[in-house]
Amino acid sequence: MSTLSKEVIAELAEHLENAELQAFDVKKITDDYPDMDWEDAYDIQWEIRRRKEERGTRIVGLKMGLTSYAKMSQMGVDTPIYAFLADYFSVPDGGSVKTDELIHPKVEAEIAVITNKVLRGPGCTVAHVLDAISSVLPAVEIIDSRYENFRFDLKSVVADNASSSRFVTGGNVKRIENLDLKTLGVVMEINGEIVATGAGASVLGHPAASVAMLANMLAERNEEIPAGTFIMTGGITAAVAVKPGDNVCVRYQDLGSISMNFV
Ligand code: OOG
Ligand code: MG
Repeated sequence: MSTLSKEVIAELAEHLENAELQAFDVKKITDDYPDMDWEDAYDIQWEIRRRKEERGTRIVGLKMGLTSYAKMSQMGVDTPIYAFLADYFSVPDGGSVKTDELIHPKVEAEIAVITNKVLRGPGCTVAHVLDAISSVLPAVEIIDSRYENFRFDLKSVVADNASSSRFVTGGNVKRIENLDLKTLGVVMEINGEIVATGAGASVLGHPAASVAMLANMLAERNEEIPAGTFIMTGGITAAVAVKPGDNVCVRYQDLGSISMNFV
């Protein structure tokens, strides 16, 4: 059940999208709309998606967020959320991320997958997901909450497209049957110094569980994960703040490495 009118949903979507596109921070929206519910929050996110698509932006993937205990405890929240990835979020491996387009970026190491079958909930399980993953690839997400000091509650962050901002993928694409996603290790380095380490099991016990949860959450809106979808399963470690001049390199067991410069 939504509590906000269509007009207010459209207004909040425009407000948050402007903050994203013009890189300024705003108060969390639940300060003014304390009674908004989950459906309102996702309605705002879907309205931002619609606005972008209307202008010709392509949606190139989906992501789960807050799927690891490291992330949940870092942000003080307790439920995973989903969001979309737009074409201009993508930065090539080894490329530059322009910090003047962002507010207060942080980096997260993630495991991404590409599906080759439709996944539809309710009742989507890890078994269905494992059967539908064609390839696995490393991804680094650059998140950039539009909220002041990265402080938010779950509904505010859902509306803000789960802080999505940029992502880098590359490394070595592998077939799922050649990998153990649970024990797959990652090492994140900034300027050559190790800042975080982790393994795939941090993500809901197994990154495939994150994809199953995504299918089941989408089903609540009568949506599915189409075949051929690129999905980032969520940060393995806590997110680390970056500044201009930083070089980030994430090394993945079996999947190679990804790097980028913040300029
Ligand atoms: C929300 C987005 C979280 C992840 O991978 O956990 C996320 C945030 O922490 O700002 O993308
Ligand atoms: Mg993420």
